[in-house]
Amino acid sequence: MPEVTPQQHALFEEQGHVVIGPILPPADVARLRQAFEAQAAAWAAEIDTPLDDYLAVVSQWTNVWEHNPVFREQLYHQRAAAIAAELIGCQRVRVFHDHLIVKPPHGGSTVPWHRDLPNWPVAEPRAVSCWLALDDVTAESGAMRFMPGGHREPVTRSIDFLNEAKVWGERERDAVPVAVPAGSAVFHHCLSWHTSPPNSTAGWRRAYITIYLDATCTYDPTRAAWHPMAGRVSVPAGATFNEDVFPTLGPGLSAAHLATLRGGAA
Ligand SMILES: O=C(O)CCC(=O)C(=O)O
Repeated sequence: MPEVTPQQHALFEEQGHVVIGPILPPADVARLRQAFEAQAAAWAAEIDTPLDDYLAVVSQWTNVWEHNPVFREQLYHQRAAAIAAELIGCQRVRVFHDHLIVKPPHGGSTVPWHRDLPNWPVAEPRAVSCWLALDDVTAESGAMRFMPGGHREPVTRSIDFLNEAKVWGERERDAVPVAVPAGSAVFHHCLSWHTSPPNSTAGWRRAYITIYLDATCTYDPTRAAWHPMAGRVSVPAGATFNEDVFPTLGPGLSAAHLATLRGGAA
């Protein structure tokens, strides 16, 4: 049964992003929030730092699924993977990596305008990110803004955040904040331009992001060789990614295969 309605599909094609949800019930969202709190406390303890000090400085964690069974289970969320596959238009998806991006109360920084694909060693523009809100995310708390239709513009090189910035001029006003209720997700195309402001509210803004590639996407070492995941690729240029680090999942997968991939999940 399709997970994405024709209207949602049309919006994604036109704008490059679409909010879908809820994809998780409140109890599962609460479980992920608790898992984040416990995992952050463990990471802070590992470097002998009080949690508040740690969270005042660290705001992003990659490959959380490799460290935490609750996030590992979320990574294999069948509905999120099915939505991603339908939006990309592929039979099976592969996880490139996950990450948690957190903006603390009255904190966090601006994520400058960028597109994702130029920052990944992936050849084909056949990927989406599932940005799952763990809190109700509003314009004030740091919701992302997307440039509608920007994903249809030609591939560009990555932006050096320290020395340059994307300037839109009049067009900037087309990019409105995309609020996402807790448990819902905004799916965005890998060539969609996006940005987010700091959090100016008293609450947290936490998002768990899974990057899904079409499982047939291939490794391009000439693009973003500096990306941390590039060091974990063990296949030659032009090949599909290694399953141990970049697992496939989604429609078409047999239950037995899924059970194997989920080994170690809670
Ligand atoms: O969480 C944010 O504010 C930015 C996220 C982002 O850039 C992304 O998911 O590609």
